[in-house]
Amino acid sequence: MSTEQTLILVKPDGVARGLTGEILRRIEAKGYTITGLRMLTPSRELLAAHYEEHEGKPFYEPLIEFMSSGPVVAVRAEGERVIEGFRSIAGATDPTVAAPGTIRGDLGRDWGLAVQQNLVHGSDSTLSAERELGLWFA
Ligand code: DAT
Ligand code: MG
Repeated sequence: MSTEQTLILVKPDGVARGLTGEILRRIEAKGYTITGLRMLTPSRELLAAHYEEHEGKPFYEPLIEFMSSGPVVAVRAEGERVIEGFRSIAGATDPTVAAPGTIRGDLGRDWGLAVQQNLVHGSDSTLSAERELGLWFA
């Protein structure tokens, strides 16, 4: 057994498109437990800490703009290898090539904007999960 916790975000495009319920449904349908839930419009400060690994990249500024443009839903989810498992049900970063059956593959829209509006975020390692949960569920 390797029960883990991860941070999932329903990004502003997911909330605005009314997909929060569908995304939470998929998390629970997979067997993960939701142990924390918050809706908020994140500050630039919170996003800068969250996305510190991407600072300086060409998509960084538009990413922060997009992520602070409206409410997001932050989810703490728990389960057997949930960190890797959620990234697998989320699908590839670019929704235009994300596999069918995944959240981004089934529901993602890519309008060729500066930033991929790809509906969800999921922590990518135990270290980032711990760090990100500390930021969003302090
Ligand atoms: P992921 O969200 O799959 O972990 P990431 O951590 O590499 O992807 O990037 C964070 C977010 O930044 C991603 O969800 C969308 C945006 N992004 C990443 N690469 C991009 C690119 N090449 N062009 C535009 N936006 C990008
Ligand atoms: Mg990432």
